[in-house]
Amino acid sequence: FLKSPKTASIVGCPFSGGQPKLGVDKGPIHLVEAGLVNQLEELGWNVKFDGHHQFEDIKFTLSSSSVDSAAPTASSADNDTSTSNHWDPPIGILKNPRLVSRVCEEVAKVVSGHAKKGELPVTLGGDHSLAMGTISGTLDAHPEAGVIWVDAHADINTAATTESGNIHGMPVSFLMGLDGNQQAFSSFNPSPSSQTPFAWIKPVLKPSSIVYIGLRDVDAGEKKVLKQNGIKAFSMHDVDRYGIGKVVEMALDHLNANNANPDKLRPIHLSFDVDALDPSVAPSTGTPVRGGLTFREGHYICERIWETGALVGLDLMEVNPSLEDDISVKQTVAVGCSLVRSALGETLL
Ligand code: 4U7
Ligand code: MN
Ligand code: MN
Ligand code: MN
Repeated sequence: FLKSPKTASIVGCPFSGGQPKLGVDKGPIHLVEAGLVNQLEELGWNVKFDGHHQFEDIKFTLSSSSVDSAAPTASSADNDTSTSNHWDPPIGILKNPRLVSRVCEEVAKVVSGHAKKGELPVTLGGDHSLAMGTISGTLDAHPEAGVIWVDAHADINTAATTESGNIHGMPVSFLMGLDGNQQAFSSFNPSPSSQTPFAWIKPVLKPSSIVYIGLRDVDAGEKKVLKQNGIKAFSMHDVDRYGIGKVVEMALDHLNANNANPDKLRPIHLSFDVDALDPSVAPSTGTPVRGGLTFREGHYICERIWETGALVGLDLMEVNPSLEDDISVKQTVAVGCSLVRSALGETLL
């Protein structure tokens, strides 16, 4: 699926608007400063990286176009994502909906552009709401692609089920066009236009085209959504029961059983939330949950997916260098880099 010489394009996304904790926007900066570009070059990749994306122009456009709108005027610093901006008031309880939507729309274009050239887009987050962009971009270039979502969380809340209103817990529901979102947005705006947040997302992700690994903190509403849509998920219980080797084979089998074109392997987009790893392995992340993947289990997933030769898109999300002490930050950033290297072909022997 990739052109040679194999080229990885780093899509650095310093963005935190999908959740309230400051610092996750510094994740990509730390990953690159730790030497990721060089490390991938040493693996034989041609690496394209021309700086992190900056979403300031989006904020500027949104804030200036809201001047004549009836938005509430509560003032808060525009770079503080912990409270909503006056120019981006909540929709229902969803926080920063316009900003998250516009940023992801831009990320989708960037990822799709790279993927269509036969490059491997490697998106560094930033919070996991960005996956609305990355997966839209991958599916635009590779419509047959399946998604492997490695996370402690299912990130499939809809506007009807979310209790936090943090959009990083919702990207999968938007990619699938689930009912709970359609309803919430049509009541917010009965005549949706291209300006309605998330209206740009094509519901391109079929429930049979995603498989989860690592789940252990799934909200009650999300459990229903997973069941109702028959979505395949391997929780930590399954990792304990079958071992990571068997779990990854079952995940790959599931995606390829739902293959429209059975003689060809399906392309794979791997969306890796660093909180899938146990907090003892990756402490610096916004929503840590104990009982996670070991260092080796996390790396094995990446190595095995690389081995299939089908990887067409990679996300490494939710590294937050502002959380925990310096040693923890270094450790989390180093683990993030080594997961990316494993997914791009680094082997132990
Ligand atoms: B992440 C949560 F309620 N489900 O919706 C929510 F537990 O990208 C957490 O996986 C979401 O880190 C975590 O807010 C999002 C919560
Ligand atoms: Mn996530
Ligand atoms: Mn998570
Ligand atoms: Mn998280």
